[in-house]
Amino acid sequence: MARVVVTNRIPTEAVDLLRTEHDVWTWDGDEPMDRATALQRIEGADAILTLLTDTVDDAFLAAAGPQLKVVANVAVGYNNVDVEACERRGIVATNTPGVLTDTTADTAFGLVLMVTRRFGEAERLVRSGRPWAWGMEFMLGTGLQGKTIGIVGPGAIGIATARRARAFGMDVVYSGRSPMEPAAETELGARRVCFDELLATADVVSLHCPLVLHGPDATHHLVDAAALAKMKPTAYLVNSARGPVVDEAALVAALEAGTIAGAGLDVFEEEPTIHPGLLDREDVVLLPHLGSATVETRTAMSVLAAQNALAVLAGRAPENPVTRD
Ligand code: 8YV
Repeated sequence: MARVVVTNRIPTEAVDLLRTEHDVWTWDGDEPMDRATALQRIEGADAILTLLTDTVDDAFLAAAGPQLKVVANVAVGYNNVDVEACERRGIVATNTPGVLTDTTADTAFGLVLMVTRRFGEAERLVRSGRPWAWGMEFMLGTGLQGKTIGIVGPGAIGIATARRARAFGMDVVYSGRSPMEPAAETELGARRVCFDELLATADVVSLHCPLVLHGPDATHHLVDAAALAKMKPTAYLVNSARGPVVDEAALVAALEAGTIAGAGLDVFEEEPTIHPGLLDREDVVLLPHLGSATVETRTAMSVLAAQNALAVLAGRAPENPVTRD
């Protein structure tokens, strides 16, 4: 029996699966475990199931000890995991792609609708008790039909979001390090453009790239003041990827200056802190990182992470290993 540590509360299906073969300890607090407690609790673990709130760095891996074989991140994004440090120590790192694709695309497109049709603003108005009356020109939004969505990062979630946009009558352009899978490109009639052209043509810019901090593919502050200045003043920015892909201070400045029309955000640079300049703006919609937050999807993610950990503990290759590339 190996020792498995789960650093957060996850659905019981996944914990039960791990318990069929191993000795499992899970954190059951409402808040994420603080770092000092986590470093104590992971000591002696052969496998750890982590969440995006865990920083899996050298100190974390050292605290677990040399017997650690696998870090199974319950997320598709793994910017919280130092993959190079894992590789150096011979530890397998895994993620949970696929099972959250549609749920996250639903969130992205929900943000598109909320911000372009002013649904967030409208809901706040009704709840505020302020007077309102139906009128031909009351709270008019922007229609999506015949407009263009610009998908930044044409992976599975980007494609699923583009599919939703097509169903709403939008054209699709995209930019990214690699081309879109050809079948999806044909199905969507999607056109690959450079990032600058995407910024200049899209009526909605939707971000679906991973957060990469360094190197030629770095995406940290990919959307900075210069990028925002290239967008149309009527365009909207939607971010359901990772907060630091957008320079939040530059976004606030662009909204204040009318450089763009609005933003829908599910992720933030310093979660759960949000730039104060965003909080009282009517032209932004803010969600508390709900991208994959359905019962079904969180269960599927947790079970997949458990299966990845079980595979490594049994000496098999996991379904979803991650590497530095
Ligand atoms: C997760 C996410 O809920 O999978 C991701 O990358 O951002 C979310 O879907 C979160 O990361 C849980 O750890």
